[in-house]
Amino acid sequence: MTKHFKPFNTLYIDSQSILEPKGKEITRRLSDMVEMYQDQEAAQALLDENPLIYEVFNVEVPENIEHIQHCITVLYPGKVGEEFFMTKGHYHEILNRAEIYFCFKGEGKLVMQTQDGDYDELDMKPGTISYVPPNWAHRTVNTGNEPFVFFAAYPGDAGHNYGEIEKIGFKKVIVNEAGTVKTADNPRYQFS
Ligand code: S6P
Ligand code: ZN
Repeated sequence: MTKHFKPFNTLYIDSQSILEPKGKEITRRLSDMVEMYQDQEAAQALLDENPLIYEVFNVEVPENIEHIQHCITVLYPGKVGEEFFMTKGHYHEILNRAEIYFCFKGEGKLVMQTQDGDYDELDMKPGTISYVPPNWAHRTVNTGNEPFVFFAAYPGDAGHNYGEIEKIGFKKVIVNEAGTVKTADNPRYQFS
């Protein structure tokens, strides 16, 4: 008889921010992404405190096309200067791999762009299911006052490519302007 991969459950316990069974965890503090924020003076000033920006709790499945990777991201509230806390953002290493996000706590934006210059963003709140189609880089931004928590699922072989975005970021940045959430041009990005 063929030995099939066994079905399994994972439980995310929101009150403790833990996944059972525990998988690979990624913790990103400001020092892991300090250069990605626009206001470098504010970023350097916050470095002593080195706030926790986000955590990713991965469910462990094989990294191949037959499987669906899935995980929970907890993105904490806060700002560096006027720019909201955000994930690093990435293209998938295999560019045409799509992804689905489901938000169940907090609020934020899903910022996306393609390599040939398209840009889009979606609002997320509890209950929102967001589709990131193939070829779109994606980043989340916490625009609220509580942790922004979402589930993600994507093809097992997708991989992550941070390179280009680590250097110049996305076309737009999400900032606080007099108490409102604003999308502004990223001065580091070359506009054609
Ligand atoms: C994976 C998916 C998310 C992010 C996570 C952290 O494809 O898009 O799980 O990995 O939200 O973001 P980043 O950009 O640091 O990987
Ligand atoms: Zn992704």
